[in-house]
Formats: sequence, structure tokens, C-alpha cells
Amino acid sequence: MTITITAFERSPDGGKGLARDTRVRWALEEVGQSYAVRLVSFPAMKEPAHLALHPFGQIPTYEDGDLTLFETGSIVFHIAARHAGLLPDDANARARAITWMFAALNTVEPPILELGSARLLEGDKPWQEQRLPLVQDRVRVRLNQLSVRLGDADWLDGAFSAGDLLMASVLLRVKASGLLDEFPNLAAYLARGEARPAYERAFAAQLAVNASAPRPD
Ligand SMILES: N[C@@H](CCC(=O)N[C@@H](CS)C(=O)NCC(=O)O)C(=O)O
Repeated sequence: MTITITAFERSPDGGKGLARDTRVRWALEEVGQSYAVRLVSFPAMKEPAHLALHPFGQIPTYEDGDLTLFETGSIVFHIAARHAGLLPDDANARARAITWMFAALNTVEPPILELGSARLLEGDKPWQEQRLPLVQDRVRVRLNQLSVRLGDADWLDGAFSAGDLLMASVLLRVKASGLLDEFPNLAAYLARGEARPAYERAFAAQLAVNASAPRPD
């Protein structure tokens, strides 16, 4: 049975790895699982056929036989639970790696997404000048806490895991802001993630889609 995921036909970031299909591609590449990709346009994501797969009309989705999943956390967990390589065998180490998956998506990502919204969607608002530093500081608080915990370790808890995959994917979203550079160990952590051959393959695959996507006139 072929695994099929969905991805943007044309990603708003032009293929810099920020669209969340990259996380799923990365997980599949880490475990050596081949997959097919169905590209969807923004209008198609809101049509009934896609809404039947994803109730919120987003990407990515994951289909394998009669199983359909949405939410990258759930998809990456599913992949990690069924294949060796992304979760430790030891029960306690596995539980800790899963904890880092939740921490990435529930604790670290929200202020980073808020910063993205503040910049992209609210840039022209009159209160932006006051709000932006507050939002940036909320990101700094989380990055500082994460930085302290990581210390000089390569990964969050022993060997690279699905927790690192999601955490690095989340940090990727703040890289362009320059905030990550205030925390050299986190910048190095992300660079280690990006240097993994599985990430490089995932990145190249989503970039290839966007490089060949038709541009608006
Ligand atoms: N929590 C969801 C978020 C999914 C999400 O925000 N997907 C974005 C692409 S990265 C999307 O489809 N945006 C288009 C839209 O919401 O209309 C997940 O982790 O899968």
C-alpha cells in the first residue's frame, strides 16, 4: 500500500521548508518509507473532497490504505510508532521523546506562530510597534528555557528522536527572524537537524515542487 500525503501545490514560503508537509516527509525519510504526494491548491483544500480528509481544510494529510490522518504531530507519531528509528525502545525514554513532541507543538510553537501572524497579518496595524516587541519577548522566553535545557547536548534526550524532528521543524519557523541566533546552541541544534540526510531529502523534495510550480503573472 502506498502512503500518500498532501502538500501545497504552491507553498507561500516558495519552498523554504516551512510548510508542514516537510515534517512528514522528513519523518518518512528518517524511517526509509517511500511515499507519494498529492498537491492541492488553496481553493481545493476547502472543497468537500479535501475536507473529508482534513476537517480544517489544511495540509498535510496522510493516507495509508483505509487510514487517513491529519495533524502533523499525530502523523509523525504514527510513523514513529510503526517504524524503527524515531522513538527509543526503552519505555521511559520513549515516553520522554513523546513528551518533547508535545512540547514542540504545544509549548514552543504557539509563540512562534504568534510572531509570524504579528509580522505577516498585522504588520500594518497602528498598534504593531507596541505589540511586536511583546510577542518577540514571549518567543525569547521559550527559546531561553529550551536553550538552558539543551545545554551542550546534541539532541534533547539522548539520540535523535521524533521529539527533535518536531522541535527542529518548529525552530525553523523562527530562523529568519534572527531570534534564534541569540541562542547559539539552538541555532547549532537546528543546523544539526537540517544537516541530516533525511531532512535534506525532504527539503529538496518540497523545494522541487515549488521550483516547478507556475508563478502568477
Ligand atoms: N496543526 C496543524 C496545522 C496545519 C497547518 O496550519 N497547515 C497549513 C500549512 S503549514 C495550511 O494548510 N494552511 C492553509 C490554511 O490553513 O488554509 C498541523 O500541525 O498539521
